[in-house]
Amino acid sequence: MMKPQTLFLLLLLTALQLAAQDTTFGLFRQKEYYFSSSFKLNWYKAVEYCRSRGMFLLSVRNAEERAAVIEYLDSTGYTKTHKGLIAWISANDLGEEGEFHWASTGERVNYQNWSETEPNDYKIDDCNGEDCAILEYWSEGGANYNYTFNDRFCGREYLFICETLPA
Ligand SMILES: [Ca+2]
Ligand SMILES: [Ca+2]
Repeated sequence: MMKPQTLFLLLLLTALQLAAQDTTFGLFRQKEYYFSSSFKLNWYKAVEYCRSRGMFLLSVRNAEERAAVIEYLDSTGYTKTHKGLIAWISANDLGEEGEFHWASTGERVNYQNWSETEPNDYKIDDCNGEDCAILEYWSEGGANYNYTFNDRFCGREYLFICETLPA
């Protein structure tokens, strides 16, 4: 029969090992974020503003990066005092209609995290469709507006999120 102290030590060691193995979280935590919770800019100015802080307009390239930014946004308390959230991210199809890329990394947008029926390139007028993406959350919107993407007119002013990118 094992002594209680020995058993306790074994359990503690196992717990420590499990904690050490959980590195996925640490990896995407390498990003730092900035959320402009109090002022709005158009998409181009949001890109410039992030660069002026040594950061980039947000990219959300996979489920892990989405989870990380949601955790960050939750930590700001913004969604506790607001019913929803709309913020510019760096996805855009300015270069070629329908071909979305992240301005921050140059990568193609492969992560299928669009709100239903988006991107729809909705025509504002005869000249302008929607070429820049927002991250949208609506507390009463269910899965469809749950930190998903939507293309909007780049000249509109919204809040925005900056990030650092791991080297
Ligand atoms: Ca478009
Ligand atoms: Ca749209």
